[in-house]
Amino acid sequence: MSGMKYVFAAAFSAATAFGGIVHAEELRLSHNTGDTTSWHKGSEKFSELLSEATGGEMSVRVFPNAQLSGGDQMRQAEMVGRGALDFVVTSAINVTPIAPEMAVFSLPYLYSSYEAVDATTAGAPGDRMKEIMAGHGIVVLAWGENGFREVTNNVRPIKTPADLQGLKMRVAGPMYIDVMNALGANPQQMQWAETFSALQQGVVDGQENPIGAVIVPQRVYEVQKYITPWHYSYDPIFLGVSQAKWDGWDAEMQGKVQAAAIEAMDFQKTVTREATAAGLDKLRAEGMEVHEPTAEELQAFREATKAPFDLWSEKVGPDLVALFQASIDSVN
Ligand code: X2X
Repeated sequence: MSGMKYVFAAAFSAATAFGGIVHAEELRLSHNTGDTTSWHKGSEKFSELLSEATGGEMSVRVFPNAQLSGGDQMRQAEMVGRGALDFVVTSAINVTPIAPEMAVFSLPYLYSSYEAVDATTAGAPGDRMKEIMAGHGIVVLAWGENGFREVTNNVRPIKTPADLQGLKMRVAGPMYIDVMNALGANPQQMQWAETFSALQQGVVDGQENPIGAVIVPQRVYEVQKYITPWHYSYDPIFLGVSQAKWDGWDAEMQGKVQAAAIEAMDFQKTVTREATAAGLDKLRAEGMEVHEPTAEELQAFREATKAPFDLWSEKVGPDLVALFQASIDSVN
């Protein structure tokens, strides 16, 4: 913005404020994937819906790739918690530095269907997690979906736990380090924004991420040869707002923000599930070799990840795991 324009804009908003007319408030939303993903689409949808609902009074600017937290995907939630950022769209594992309980969603092989996922996010487990997040200054407005995380690499097809032996795997956070170690791989924690080039340059051999939300839109197939849809860990995302911001709004405004968030994340989830359903065909067409594991092969992965499941169940709290398990059992 030129100096003249800036002075004009500042004078204009001051004048309208003194005139009793509320000027448009621009808020910032941070997320940590690229601008082609369903995370980004859901965030843009939220921005559109909120502008509509407030007659343009409130506008939200979306910043991808964790740019507002210096590229650190785990710092976003902490910044929202202390009011340095307004909104965040991020996934469970990224919040574990401030709320380790969020790892419960991603325990290896906790979920085996979308019905079970939806039963937890829409039920008592989802409410419990909202309470926990509120304790860290973040109001969780709605759950969206990153998805079931699938493993890719450039060395060999992964059919058994032994196939992971010695592979250098990029992971997003601490629980996945323990899971990969249990499988005999060499895990390394790395920012998502740095992963594509690390795969391209062979710094790491593989990674794991959901197909519809990340692997397809971020073109991971360009730098990875093999994929095994082993559904080993589910990853939700959420749209959250800083408690300080939230508390500053009246009930009517809170209602508008809440409604826009729910509609936007429902849309995000639909886009993600559609892209996931079409994903394996797309990846084959792009030249990836897909190994769809048999029930016996899945069982072997489940057994090989039992120790980190137990370790992280203790960390998040057995009562919390039981709360999730009860919702899951109600639909299985
Ligand atoms: O970093 C990842 O792998 C991603 C994008 O899926 C998360 O934010 C956890």
